[in-house]
Amino acid sequence: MSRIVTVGAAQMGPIQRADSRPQVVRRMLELMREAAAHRCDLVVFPELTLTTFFPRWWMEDQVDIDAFFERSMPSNDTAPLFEAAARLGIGFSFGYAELTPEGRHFNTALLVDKTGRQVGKYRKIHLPGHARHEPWRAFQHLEKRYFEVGDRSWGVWPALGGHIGMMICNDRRWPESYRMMGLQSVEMILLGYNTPRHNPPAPDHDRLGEFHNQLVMQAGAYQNGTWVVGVAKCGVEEGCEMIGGSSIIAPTGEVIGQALTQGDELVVARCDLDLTKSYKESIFNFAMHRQPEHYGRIVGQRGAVAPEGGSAD
Ligand code: CDV
Repeated sequence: MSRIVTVGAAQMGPIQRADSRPQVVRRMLELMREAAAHRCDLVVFPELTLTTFFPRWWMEDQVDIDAFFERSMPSNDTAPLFEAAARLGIGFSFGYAELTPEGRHFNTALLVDKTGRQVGKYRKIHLPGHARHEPWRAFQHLEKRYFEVGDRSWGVWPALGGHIGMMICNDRRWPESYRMMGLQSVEMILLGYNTPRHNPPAPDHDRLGEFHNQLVMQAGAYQNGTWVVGVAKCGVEEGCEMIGGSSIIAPTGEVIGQALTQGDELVVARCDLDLTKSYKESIFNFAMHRQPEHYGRIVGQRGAVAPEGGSAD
């Protein structure tokens, strides 16, 4: 079986609050058709693809909040995506706000294979922002209010002839997310993001948005010997600018394809999963070189603790 996965990173331009699900799905289908014309095996869409990035607003009425969530997947509105996957013979992943039958709210990503079958699901673990209204901000970031922390760890699934994993947006800034998948022999990590250019608690970071985005994804790819496909929803959404820079990154750490616009744009790359091998078998041969007995603090401790004096011995 071929170890080449041709990937389409399907960057999406802004989605306004008034845009309906069918309008968004039509844009996604257009990108899927373009990907099929480029013989893609897989199309990767951003975090919370189906709606505007609603955590930017303080909302109190649960009816208003739940209007951004999907109660079933597929639904009447999203079924055309699954039908297109089967018809075109193309897998896809995308993010959406999930409301479970038990009433739980998650920021979720789904992996669908070339037959339209759901083969993997991940629920976002690193939820950034805050849970209370903070009116001093230019806009809110209320993921901690609207979502629960994901109830399962990072999975890696056998799909498309390889080992495919998923993370969502803020997860990409944390080395633990990549390593949890690296330890499952991941060969390609799919991730979508909504990253406002302005960071209200630290505006001095604003000029570094694209740099930090590249820095973490390239490091995660190299340090785990994996492909990384990072896909933005970007442009000016409801007055809030979000960065683009959707990228396909090789296990070498190099960016081999990148979006140029801040709108709907497909970036295509031919990814050889066997390129992961020389990294997994040499410099990052985990079985040979990791020293987990010295990594206890990583799972045993949440916040940093400053040292109190001490000596070399
Ligand atoms: N959607 C996100 O998780 N966004 C965060 C912002 C708030 C920093 C990110 O890490 O890009």
